[in-house]
This record gives sequence, structure tokens and C-alpha cells, in this order.
Amino acid sequence: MEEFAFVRSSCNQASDSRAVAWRDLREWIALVDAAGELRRIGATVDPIEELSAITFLAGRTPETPALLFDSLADDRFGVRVLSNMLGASKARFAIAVGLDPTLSTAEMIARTRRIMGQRIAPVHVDKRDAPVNEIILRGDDIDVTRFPTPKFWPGDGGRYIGTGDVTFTRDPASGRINVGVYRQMIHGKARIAMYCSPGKHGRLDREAWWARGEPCEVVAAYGIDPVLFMVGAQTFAAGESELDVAGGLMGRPVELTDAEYVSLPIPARAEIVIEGLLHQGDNEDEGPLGEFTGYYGNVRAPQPVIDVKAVHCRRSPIMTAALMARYPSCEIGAYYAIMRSARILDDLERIGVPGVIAAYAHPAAASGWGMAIVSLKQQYPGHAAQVLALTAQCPAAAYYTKWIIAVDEDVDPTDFDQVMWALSTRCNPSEDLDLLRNTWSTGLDPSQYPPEARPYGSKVLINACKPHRYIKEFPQATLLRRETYDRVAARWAEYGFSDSVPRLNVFHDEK
Ligand SMILES: Cc1cc2nc3c(=O)[nH]c(=O)nc-3n(C[C@H](O)[C@H](O)[C@H](O)COP(=O)(O)O)c2cc1C
Ligand SMILES: [Mn+2]
Repeated sequence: MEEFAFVRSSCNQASDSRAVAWRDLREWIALVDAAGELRRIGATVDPIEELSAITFLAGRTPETPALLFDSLADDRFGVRVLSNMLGASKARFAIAVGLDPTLSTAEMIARTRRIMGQRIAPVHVDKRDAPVNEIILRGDDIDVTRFPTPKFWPGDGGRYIGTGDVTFTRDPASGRINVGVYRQMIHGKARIAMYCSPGKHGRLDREAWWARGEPCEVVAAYGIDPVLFMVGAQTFAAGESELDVAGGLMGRPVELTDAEYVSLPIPARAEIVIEGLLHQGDNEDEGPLGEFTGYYGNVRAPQPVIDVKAVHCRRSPIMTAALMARYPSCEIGAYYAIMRSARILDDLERIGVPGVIAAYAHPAAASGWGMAIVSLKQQYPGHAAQVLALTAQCPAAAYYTKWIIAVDEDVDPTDFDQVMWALSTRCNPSEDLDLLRNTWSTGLDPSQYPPEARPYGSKVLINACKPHRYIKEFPQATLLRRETYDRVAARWAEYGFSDSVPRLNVFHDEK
């Protein structure tokens, strides 16, 4: 059980000498290729619906490698597209953050808590040393429509250059640089509409600039390494820069360099970067886009446009494209589940509730947003109900999550079969379910009508722990004796099994 235990994660500085073995997307691709985690597709592929169809079909299992499309129809610049970069793969997440890819999901969550608590500030490199400056386009030379940009789903509103992207904005008051993943649809040679939902930091920054009567500077990268992408996709505190979190996760600083037009820095080793301005009132119709829910999201509506002032790219740049679809074909997969689960455990530890062992937000539940499962060692009456209520509303889990399930310490939340067993044998629905109403949710959840009701959600708290009142009388689970397990494990090959013996965490207890 040790690997499920809380790992203290309160250190705020780099406290180990661990640094990842890659510096940018290309070096990371070389590592995943060497690990058998990359498939190159040499056939010429149409970025309009064919690239996404291949990604969707190939991605129907979590083991599918990342897909590097070397040849796109009608492309004259040698652009390549990487899809399923991280997807549902634990191994590629591990390679990105320098963890052992063979760790179990529960172990990865524990290690992720440790490294996600570290902060390393970015470093500045000279413009001339920045690979992203191999090609720089300004003024009339800018034409983003020449990139072989995917259209993913038949009903999408256009070509989405920004899906596997990151966007930098600055808070005018504090100077903090935010990194967010916000979708971006092409409208013209130098016009890209960006959708940022209410409350997102990029949107708060933009509104703060406009309130001062000034345009909002943005930098967006459309070919980016997996760690900046992952931290851009997670919610950190509004005042915190995801650049420092990325540095902590990598064990080395993010490299930034000066831009051509805006005062924001640009990521020095990115593949494709644009700089531009968001002017208040300059909008274009944007959307819809097939989303992580498996449905088209918001209807077509006016969104602010990036007025592109400069384009930077490497030669034969690699665009990162994130397919949004039902798990496991979705780019919000294993890494998101691991990081969200780590953050839920951080929140519960900060609140100080005792006995919490593990947590998991399974990616099949709408990319980890739909469900959170927490295991605990029940220590007092009402303990499970307390853990359920706190999990439901802690900052890391409150958004969207509809199903909050508590299980005992002998049930591994990362193993759906075990959770189903607990739900079916320890939960009595007439006693063990509670409802929360009018909770924080999203317009992308299509389960409520009329649609205007949607930003408000509801949550069910499911106590699938042994009933605490009868915990002493509750039947013992059928478990192996430790000695028997050890004896059988030692003879496993002798019996003719070629695989390794299954690991067990709990054994028969004589008392
Ligand atoms: C592939 C992908 C696409 C996303 N698209 C959007 C989007 O279009 N608009 C949005 O507001 N959030 C989107 N998100 C979620 C945000 O990136 C996420 O909420 C993140 O926390 C935003 O950063 P912030 O907390 O600094 O605002 C997307 C996430 C991923 C992984
Ligand atoms: Mn942020």
C-alpha cells in the first residue's frame, strides 16, 4: 500500500537534481521514437478531416503511439503535424516529465505531486540563438492560411491552427505571464479568432488590458513541447505563471527570447509562434469545434481576433494538433487524469482531512472532468461523508465533476474493476447517495435543458465504503494469505505462466 500514501509536496523550490533528457519537441520526439512510442506516416494526408480520422481510429486504444504526419496535401513548406502527442499514454507523459514509464498510475500520481510542487523560473536566451527564429515573417509576408492546418470534424466551423497550442498573456497589474491552451480558428492571412471561456486567465488578462483602453498582447505557439502544453491545459492559481510550473516539472528552466513586435517573450525552442494583438470590439464568428465531451461544443459566436504582427517558425516546423474526441482518442487523456488527481490530493492534504489514501479522475469520464474517486481509511463516524463533500468542492475537482465516489483503502481508485466491485457490494443507494445542486459546471455539458441552465451543474456523492456503523461486522473480503501468495509467486513460471505474477496490495488478515 505504500505507493498510495501521501507524498509531501509542499516544497517550493527545485530540491532535486532531476532534469528531463530533452530540450524541445524534436528532442522529445526522438526519445519517444526510441521507446517505440512514435509512428511516422509518410503517405500524403489531407489535413481536412483525413488527419483527424486517422488519429481518431488509431487512437482507439491507450497504447497507440504519437502520430507524426510527414506529408500534408497542398503543403509547399515541408510542414509536419504531430497528433496524439500525449493522448491516453502514461508512458509518453512519463518520458515528458522524466518519470519511470513503467510506474503504475497510482505511483505516477504520487511522483507527479512531488514534481508539480516545484517552481523554476524561465531563462532568457539571445534572439540569434533561438531555433524558433530560423524563419521570421512580418507585415505583408504573413499568411497563416498557408499552413496545412487541420479541420477535425465535419461540423467544425473552420480550420483550427490552435488546439495543441499554448497562449501567453500578461496581467497588466502584476506582470505575471499566463500560459493557457485556448482554441484558435483561422479567419484570414493575419486573423485568428480565439475562444477563451469565462474565468480563464487569458480572458481575465485580456479584459484587464481593455479596461485600461489598451489592446492585449498575445503570443501563441502552434508547435510546442509536451510540458508547456500540459501546464497550459491545467488550472493553476491566477497569480501564478505556468512557466515556473513547467520549469519545476522539467527540472530545468523554460527558454524564452524577445519577440519582434510585442513586449511578451516567445518560447525560444518552439516550432511555430505568432505574435499579435487583441483589440476590443474586433470579433469574428468562431466555432463550433468537436470537443472532448464527444459532442460539438458552443454554437458559432463572435470571439476576439488576434491581429497577427509576426510569425516565427523553424524550418520544416512540426505543428502540434490536439484531437478532441471521446476517450481514448482524445488529447486530454492520461496526463490530464494524473495531474488532476495529483491536484485533488494536494487540495485535500492542504485542507487537512486525515486518512485520504489515493484519488483518480478517470479520463474516460469526459477527460477526467466527469468523475473523481477517492479512497480513505475510515477512522470515525462521518469520515467518508466529509471526504466526499470536501472532494466535491475542492478547487481541483469542483469544476464539472458529477460523480464523486468514496471507497475504502483496500480499493484502488485507478482500477475501475475494483471501484465497480465496491459500488456493487458496499454501497446501498437508498442510504449512501447525496446530491449537490447549482454547482460549478460548463456550457459544454449537454445533459441539461434548456441550454441556458448549463453553466450550473449538479453532483452526486456516492459512499461506496463499508458502512461505518457496521464496519466490524462487515464480511471479510476473500483474500489470499501472504505466505500462500509468496509461495505461488515463486513458482509462477514453474506452473507454465510466461507473464509476471499479478501484484496484490492486500492479504488475508487473521484477526
Ligand atoms: C486541447 C485543449 C483545448 C482547450 N481548449 C480550450 C478553449 O478553447 N477555451 C478555453 O477556455 N479552455 C480550453 N481548454 C482548457 C484550458 O486550457 C484550461 O482550462 C487551462 O487551465 C486554461 O489556462 P488558465 O487556467 O491559465 O486560464 C483546452 C484544453 C486543452 C487541453
Ligand atoms: Mn493560469
